[in-house]
Amino acid sequence: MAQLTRSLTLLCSIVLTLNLSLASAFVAPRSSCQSPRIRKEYGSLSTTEKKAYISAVKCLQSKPSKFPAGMVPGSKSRYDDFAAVHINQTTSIHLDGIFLGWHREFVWLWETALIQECGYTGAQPYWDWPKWAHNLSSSPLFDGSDTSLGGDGYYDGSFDYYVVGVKPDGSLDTVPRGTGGGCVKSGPFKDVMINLGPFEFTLVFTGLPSNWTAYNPHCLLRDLNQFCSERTNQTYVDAALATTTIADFQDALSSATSRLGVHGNGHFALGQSLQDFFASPQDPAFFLHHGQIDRLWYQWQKKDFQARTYGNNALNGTSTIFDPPTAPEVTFDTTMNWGILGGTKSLGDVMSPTACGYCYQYQ
Ligand SMILES: *[C@@H]1O[C@H](CO)[C@@H](O)[C@H](O)[C@H]1NC(C)=O
Ligand SMILES: *[C@@H]1O[C@H](CO)[C@@H](O)[C@H](O)[C@H]1NC(C)=O
Ligand SMILES: *[C@@H]1O[C@H](CO)[C@@H](O)[C@H](O)[C@H]1NC(C)=O
Ligand SMILES: *[C@@H]1O[C@H](CO)[C@@H](O)[C@H](O)[C@H]1NC(C)=O
Ligand SMILES: *[C@@H]1O[C@H](CO)[C@@H](O)[C@H](O)[C@H]1NC(C)=O
Ligand SMILES: [Cu+2]
Repeated sequence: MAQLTRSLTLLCSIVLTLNLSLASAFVAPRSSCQSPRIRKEYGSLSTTEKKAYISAVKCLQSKPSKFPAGMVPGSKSRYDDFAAVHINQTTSIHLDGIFLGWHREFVWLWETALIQECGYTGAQPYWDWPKWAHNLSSSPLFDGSDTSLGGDGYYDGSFDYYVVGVKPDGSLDTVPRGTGGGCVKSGPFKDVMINLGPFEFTLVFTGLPSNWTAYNPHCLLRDLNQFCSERTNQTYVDAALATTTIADFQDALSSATSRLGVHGNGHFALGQSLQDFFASPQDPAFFLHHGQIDRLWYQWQKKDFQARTYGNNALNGTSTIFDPPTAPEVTFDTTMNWGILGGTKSLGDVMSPTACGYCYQYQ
């Protein structure tokens, strides 16, 4: 048995494959994580650390895309590459059973690119929503200062609300608009142009047009939205963490029945660019938002680690948006890919922040 365990830890996916056939007698992959990357809350970073993160993001915006020439004309930079891969897979990686795992690797690949391609020496910071839920514009993330990720947009009065779904009676479900709506008016990302999209949510049903890869430079939009921000406060975070099944946890994060969930409301709290279901990684806040999602997933897992990470309460859903009844349920063997950003991994490979090549913790 000792020999078996040793050989299994070399290949994470094999560990989990064999374990499944052993049912309850699971041996978790042994961690070789000695000095984890420590991911911190953005407000707790020093001015120097905040500026280092911002410069690393700008560095990725200045590095050329790695797509083969002509494949994604709208992806001009390494920064854009992340959005392009996300757009391409949007209807596989959301509101289903691979959402958490796919985005865990996505954030890890981003953090790794900052470190390896841009000399960043920190770890991925996260946006702890409840800290600023009552007043987003006063947060160190979005106050518009030169250590923020940019503030609100210029006021655009041409609309009143956002449609977030359809109610059972057929009428539109809406949320009020925020205080900006136009191009980001201050901070380090003030003049940033984003190159892909925008995309309407309804493309989820019709599919992306063939020209989704087109170059369409437009400004980064923000519309700081207190209504949605409030729905990411401690009450909602506690409710998500108090769920006892992975299905309920996933629903508390994102489902339509929880009125966007804390995940969806975080996207809507910032405005149009982060709201774009397909192209949201073009707002630099995306990776801090998903750092927080990943942190909550890990906090939830730790309440019953074995069952919620490698056991029977770890996975629920399919690899298709809205989990249609015809789609197969995910297992630890379900594979995912990150296009040109990374390789292929199975869900079993991405279950723990300290196994299978991952090595990070949240402070
Ligand atoms: C989009 O996904 C398909 C299917 O996985 C893949 O073949 C294609 O290369 C991807 N395109 C981009 C631009 O990533
Ligand atoms: C939010 O904070 C800012 C700056 O501290 C302040 O000017 C503003 O009035 C606050 N807004 C609310 C709704 O409390
Ligand atoms: C893609 O094509 C549609 C028409 O089919 C057009 O309305 C849209 O502007 C095009 N998008 C880009 C980015 O070129
Ligand atoms: C969170 O917001 C809800 C309203 O959406 C409110 O009822 C609740 O008291 C708030 N919780 C905290 C901790 O502020
Ligand atoms: C996933 O969760 C739903 C809702 O709780 C449940 O009905 C379903 O049986 C679960 N699927 C699996 C494979 O456990
Ligand atoms: Cu996403």
